[in-house]
Amino acid sequence: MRVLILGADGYLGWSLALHLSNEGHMVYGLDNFMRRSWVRKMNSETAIPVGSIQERLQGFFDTFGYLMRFETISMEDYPQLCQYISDIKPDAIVHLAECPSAPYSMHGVHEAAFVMRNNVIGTLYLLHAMRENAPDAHLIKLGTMGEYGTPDMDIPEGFFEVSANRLDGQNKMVRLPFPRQAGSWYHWSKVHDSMNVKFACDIWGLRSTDIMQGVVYGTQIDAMKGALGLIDPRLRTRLDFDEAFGTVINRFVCQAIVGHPLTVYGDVGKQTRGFLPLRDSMQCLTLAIDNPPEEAGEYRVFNQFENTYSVVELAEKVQSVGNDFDLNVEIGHYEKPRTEVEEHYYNPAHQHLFDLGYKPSSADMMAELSLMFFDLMEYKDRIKKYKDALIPKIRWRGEHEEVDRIR
Ligand code: USQ
Repeated sequence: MRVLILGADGYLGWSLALHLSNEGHMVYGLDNFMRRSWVRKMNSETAIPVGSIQERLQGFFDTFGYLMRFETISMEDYPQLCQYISDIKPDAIVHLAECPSAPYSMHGVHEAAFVMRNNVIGTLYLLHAMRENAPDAHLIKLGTMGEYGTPDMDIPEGFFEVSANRLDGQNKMVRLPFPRQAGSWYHWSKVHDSMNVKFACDIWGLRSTDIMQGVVYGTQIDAMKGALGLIDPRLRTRLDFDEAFGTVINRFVCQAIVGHPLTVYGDVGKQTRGFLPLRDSMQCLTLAIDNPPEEAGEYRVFNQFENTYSVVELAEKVQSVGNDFDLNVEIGHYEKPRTEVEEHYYNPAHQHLFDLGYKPSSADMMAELSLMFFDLMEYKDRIKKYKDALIPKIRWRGEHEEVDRIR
């Protein structure tokens, strides 16, 4: 298939370009390098160095034997977006070109407005560009498990059925989008996206898979390896660890390596989320691409994660693997910068991807964590240099003040 990846310079986007090419797809990329500047704005850098896009594309060419077409285009540049889509006529478009950070969106009014505009309006432009130039293409839109929040009930995949209340006495089951209860402006931007994508499918007959993805962790996928089975440094993806763009497991591993206590938010730390390794994220996105919706107008939702874990459980796993690497890993409990419940019921469904053949890469995350330590140890000094970025200063209630350690 011809697959256009929006956000092809990012953590997931670059990995997906490699993975899909390895699977025989023809990949096209678009990015405007905002992720690089957001992380610099947090006074941080990716732990694993990544080269310029030219260096990356050269590595790609040497590995896969074709030059991936790549354009630097902003999602809000509608004429250029249309031109690119009309030129390449993609079978599938994977939309990863959004600002992915809850803390960044909670920094203040300007960041909140930026994330909302960048994500929601960017997607709106894309939907119009698809209607005009690729109405039969399949849109794989990256949403988040965080759209659902932590309701005190089972979470279905996107929709649920309720018995309708009707005064005419007829009893009917109605299928409705499951109520969203997001926990940050960023997560709400994804909720608004979901509603807009569904509406575009309803009125224009576009087809889309909305991926409610859990938190991704990991440093590598097989497609980063060259012919000799060794990782080509030009094919590596970024790995952020700052308070805004580093996700929890990636941050914990970097903290363990530089001897910083793992920053569990809250006294209890039993906030529970869905998690999956980078390689499983690639496997699942590929399954969605390879199995598009059959009907025009179909909007479907996949919950994409391997398993659920509490933050404190994750810290214990990272501590155990870190200690195998002779690190003396300490778990710290910190004031919660976020407004979120620390102990709650959490039972989201995730059957659709299993029905399509998803096979989790490992039964527990220990092997993947070992690989992460192995990959990141050599960048210890680089992580140390940006150590100040490890402690949260963005609080959901509006203050900007470092959180204190509770115990
Ligand atoms: N947490 C800690 N300590 C840390 C960092 C995070 O205890 O040092 C906790 C948070 O309070 C939260 C959980 O770990 O309860 C997950 O936080 P996160 O920063 O790893 O993930 P989140 O902000 O939820 O966002 C990430 C991605 C986002 C994606 C989302 C999926 O950045 O793009 O949408 O994961 S989900 O969490 O399922 O919504």
